[in-house]
Amino acid sequence: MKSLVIAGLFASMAVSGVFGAEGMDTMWGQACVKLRARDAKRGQLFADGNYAMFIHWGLYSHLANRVNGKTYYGIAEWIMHERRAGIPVAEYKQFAEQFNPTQFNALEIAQLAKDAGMKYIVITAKHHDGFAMYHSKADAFNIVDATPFKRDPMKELAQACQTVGIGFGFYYSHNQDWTFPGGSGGPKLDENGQPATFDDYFEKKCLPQVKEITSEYGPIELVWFDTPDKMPKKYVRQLVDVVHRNQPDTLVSSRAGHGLGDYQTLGDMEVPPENVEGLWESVDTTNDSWGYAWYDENWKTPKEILKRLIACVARGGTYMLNIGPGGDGSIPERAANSLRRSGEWIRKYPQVVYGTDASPWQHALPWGDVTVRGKKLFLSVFAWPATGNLYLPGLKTHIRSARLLHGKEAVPIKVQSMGGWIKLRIPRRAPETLVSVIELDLVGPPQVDAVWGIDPDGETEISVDFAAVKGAVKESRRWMEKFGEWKRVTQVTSWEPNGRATWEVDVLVPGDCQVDLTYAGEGRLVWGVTVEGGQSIRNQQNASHNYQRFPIGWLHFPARGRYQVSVRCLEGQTQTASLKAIRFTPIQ
Ligand code: JFZ
Repeated sequence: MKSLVIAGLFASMAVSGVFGAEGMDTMWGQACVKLRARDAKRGQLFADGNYAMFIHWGLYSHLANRVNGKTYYGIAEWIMHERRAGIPVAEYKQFAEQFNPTQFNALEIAQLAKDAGMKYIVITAKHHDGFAMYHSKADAFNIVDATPFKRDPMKELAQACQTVGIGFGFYYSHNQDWTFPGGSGGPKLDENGQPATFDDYFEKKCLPQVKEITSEYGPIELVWFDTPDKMPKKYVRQLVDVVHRNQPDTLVSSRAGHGLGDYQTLGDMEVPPENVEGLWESVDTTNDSWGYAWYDENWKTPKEILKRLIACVARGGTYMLNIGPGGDGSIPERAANSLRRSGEWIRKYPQVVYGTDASPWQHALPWGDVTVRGKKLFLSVFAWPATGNLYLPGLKTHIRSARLLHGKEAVPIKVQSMGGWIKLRIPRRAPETLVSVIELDLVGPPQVDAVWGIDPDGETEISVDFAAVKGAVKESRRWMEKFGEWKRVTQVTSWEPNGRATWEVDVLVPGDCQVDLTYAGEGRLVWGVTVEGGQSIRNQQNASHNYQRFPIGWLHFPARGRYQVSVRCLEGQTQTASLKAIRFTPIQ
């Protein structure tokens, strides 16, 4: 059921996935595969692991998004592409002579992943630029034969991963190859001026290279194929067969294409709002680019990393977080620091992340998120309420004990049950600076009424993902911020005169609530917010092309219980008005 919802989202994405992203938005292939953990052993990697390191490292790292003194903003591994710096193939290949990553230290990287709490590494064996980061006999455009470095860093890293005791895997761009004749996006003629076909590329380079990476680097946990676009099925089939023949336990990413992958990769840099069934991962990066960009200092803090990781695990998935080493092979210090600090937290609270199940609430809660292990619930509190109370809506299973964890210590806390809600009495100050954890021991597996509760003490923001929509269009919208930096929202737009988005909410404490709406649009818009069968308010506010939160007014909830709250777009450019979320803040 849930995966149907997600499949629907991806379908509508094709229609609305515009905003200057031509080409790049159509080549990912079916984002949604039929999920199947073919055998328990391979699925186990995701079930226990939950957290991995992604590494984008290649010849583009040497350029670092700067060519002939000019800086190009966006994802750095696309630098040679015609829509970026547009570097001719011969010129790009020459950069290899300057690529000498002497600071590369495989053990240091493997140790960093381990310290970060990550269970395996997936690194670019070959990206779209066609440059192999390992010693390939199939093609000389590789780090051993074409650079002064001469070493095979993938051999070293595969070994280092074994030494520190984590898994290893490869990213391989199987369809796009911008420098090999016949590859997708590559030269149309071969070195003799003869037309080259995709078949030439496939037989001479792609297939032999996939054989190499799956037979010469020890056990591989995962092969991450990417951007299949229109690659015919017969080729994908062959690649997947090679992987499974050489490495029976290896997982293949859904971006192999044609539904031949083993698990689903969600859109880049995104954590889904609702639980997703099956085997899946979300990929993200420590700053804004996958490959190293010299200017990019927009790092994720240790707390942001933990929030995204825990949110992913709580939605039922796996989180793979990228670093982009520089052209000298070194890891950006700030990325490493954030990873180590978040890793220290994970070592303190491993039970929250590893081998845990998705939240029975199916979505985030106003103050944090929930992961589950058997009869135990772990509440990860990102925004600690200063009121001394933490509210939990809809839990139906009886709580045996509640404890506030502080490393190995645990302090019992008081639990009160009222109106279908649980109120936990907590200290006014959070015990942890990053994320504090409360453990609930239940009498049985958690049963939850997953309706959204309006938190009596804080702000409850609910996206339109959770709204029922009539007379308007709910769809997923994607756009690139910088080139290749994807953003996604679910929006409600194209409002008809009686169109509405309706949320069901549960109110514990009756009274007034400040209501704010987050939207984008053009000019002034009039919005109406109604408690069905109760009060209606309306207001006019401005709009801009960026999503912004605007106050609408106070809305009254006369008694404890369930309400339907509807939003309408009443006046202005209602066709383009794009509603993202509603927020309730009880007036204290
Ligand atoms: C691809 C690559 O083109 C990119 O360079 C990087 O390696 C990234 C991890 O993967 O880009 C994509 C692929 C899929 C989506 C977006 C960008 N997607 O499905 O949203």
